Amino acid sequence: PTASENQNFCFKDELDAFKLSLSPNKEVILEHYLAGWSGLVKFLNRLGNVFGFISKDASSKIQILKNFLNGEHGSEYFTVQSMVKYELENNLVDLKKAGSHPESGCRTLLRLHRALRWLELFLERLRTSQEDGKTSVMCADAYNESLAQFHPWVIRKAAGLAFCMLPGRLSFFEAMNVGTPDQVVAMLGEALPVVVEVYQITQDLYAKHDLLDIP
Ligand code: 1PW
Repeated sequence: PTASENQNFCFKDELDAFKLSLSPNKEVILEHYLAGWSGLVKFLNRLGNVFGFISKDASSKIQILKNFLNGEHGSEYFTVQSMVKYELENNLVDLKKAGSHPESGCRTLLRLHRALRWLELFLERLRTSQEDGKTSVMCADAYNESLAQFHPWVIRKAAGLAFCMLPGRLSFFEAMNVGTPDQVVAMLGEALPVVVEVYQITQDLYAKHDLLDIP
């Protein structure tokens, strides 16, 4: 990335959006959750064009949710909790098979939520990695342990190829634009627990309402 692009990007700010997404009573504020995701997409795009198919899917899902947030019933989408309540009470979710609501907020957020688990596992591996650690292996291991189970063979194959193109550990750290490797590791140590908490709150909410398998 050029110097001017670097001025606009810092991976810490992107992860901090997830901290902002936690309300005092531990609900997840959708606007900040989506801001966190937009930052992750920005970062993916910095890593190169091979991640285009990944970032495009995430971007389109962010956009679907932003449209709800800015739409007629926007106030119902203030938090993930209020979104779930509103969409369920008004029968706006296809729970068992795709029907008249193929792009509900609940369904769309579930895809991002599953991907967040992958991100968490990957960044945790990165944080604890040695200097000779391979980002492609860390990323693939994290993926196979989480998101892969929800993807058909052809996506798993494409994702595997994309991971091979990830920059090495040091270049990856540099792309984050946070500082020295030590500073990156410290930043991840502080930011990841928040991502984990946001993930867990969403997971518990979805489990409680039996929403973890929305098609
Ligand atoms: C280093 C930063 C990494 C964060 C990136 C996380 C992005 C994860 C997106 C993976 C997408 C792979 C290609 C898309 C697959 C879609 O079919 C799938 N989407 C997701 C997010 O898993 C399922 O969505 P669908 O097809 O049911 O609408």
